[in-house]
Amino acid sequence: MGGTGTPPAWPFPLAAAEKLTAQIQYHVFVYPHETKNSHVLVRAKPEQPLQNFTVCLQSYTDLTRPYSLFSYATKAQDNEILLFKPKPGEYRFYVGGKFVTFRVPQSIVASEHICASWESATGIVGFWFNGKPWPRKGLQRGYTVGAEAAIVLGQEQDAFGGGFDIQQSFTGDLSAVYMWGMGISTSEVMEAMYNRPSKAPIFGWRNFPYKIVAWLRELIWA
Ligand SMILES: [Ca+2]
Repeated sequence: MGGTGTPPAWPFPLAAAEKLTAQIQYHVFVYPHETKNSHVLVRAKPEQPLQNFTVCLQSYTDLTRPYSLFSYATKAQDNEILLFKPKPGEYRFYVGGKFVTFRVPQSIVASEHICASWESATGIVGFWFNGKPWPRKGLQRGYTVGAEAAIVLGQEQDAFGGGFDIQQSFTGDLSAVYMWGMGISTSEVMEAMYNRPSKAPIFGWRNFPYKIVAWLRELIWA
């Protein structure tokens, strides 16, 4: 619980950070406190509505209550895209307000890397846990994901850009966040795990405009 006495010296522009550390291999957002408002607001969004997408990220936490990792809301649908962990050993992936559940091993405080992809034409959802593809499921065939989005890491939106619930907030470390407007292969999932994607994302660590809101920090290891 260090640094609680003074306001954090963040946010500072990512461009400045990249100038300071030319060989960035790894960034992590640290959510040190349970709060009802601390989050990262992603400042990039798709240029047009999505028929396909993939989201990947890595998290490290000892939470056992529900928490939200990736919340993509539109004005019409607050759960337009949502990666949510309702309890240990289970992930929920929402598209357009409907969800599928993926059961995963219950780890004892281990870092978990996940990717989730969705394709409108088939409705097929792909899910990878620590680089391993899980059995595919189906969701929202024919749906289109809206592009005018508020994208929030670490809080769950029940309204566009807000409506957070402290009991669904994330604490811990969040890293390797990527979103593509396309599907992904298992080898590309592995590339994302190691922060070396070969396909240009809508946003990802080397192209990741963001704003830190309230009480959390970004740490950079060069
Ligand atoms: Ca919601």
